[in-house]
Amino acid sequence: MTALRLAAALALAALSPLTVAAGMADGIAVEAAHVRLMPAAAPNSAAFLTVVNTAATPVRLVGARSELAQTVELHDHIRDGEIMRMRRIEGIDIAAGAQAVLAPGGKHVMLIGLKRPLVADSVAQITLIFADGSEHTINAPVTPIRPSASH
Ligand SMILES: [Cu+2]
Repeated sequence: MTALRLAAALALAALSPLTVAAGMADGIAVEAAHVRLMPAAAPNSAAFLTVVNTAATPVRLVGARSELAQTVELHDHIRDGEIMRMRRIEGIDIAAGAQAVLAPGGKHVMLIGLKRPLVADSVAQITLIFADGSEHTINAPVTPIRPSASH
């Protein structure tokens, strides 16, 4: 009985137009997006961008995907003694009216297993995925970036 009620409630929630209208991606604006140009033989690259939350409620970025790479992960850098290392992170919280800056040496969208060599000045499509399942797709130019210590 309880399970049935729960199932019914979930079905109603899935059908509710409010679920779609209040999507986290609706209040998102992306600035300064770009993908690091890498040599043709490089297996990986990274995308950098500023995610602005223009909404009155917090949002959480939980992932991304792109046709460019087999695997796309959110990464951050942590200090390990003298060395900065990358690690995968589960998500990035952005408060109402705040922004998250993904930049070299810090948080980034990691593109793992590039399917083909990156082309300078081409445009890469990357889809950001939020905690409620809503998505925001951006077009990011591929540009050379000064290498950081750890990439
Ligand atoms: Cu990384």
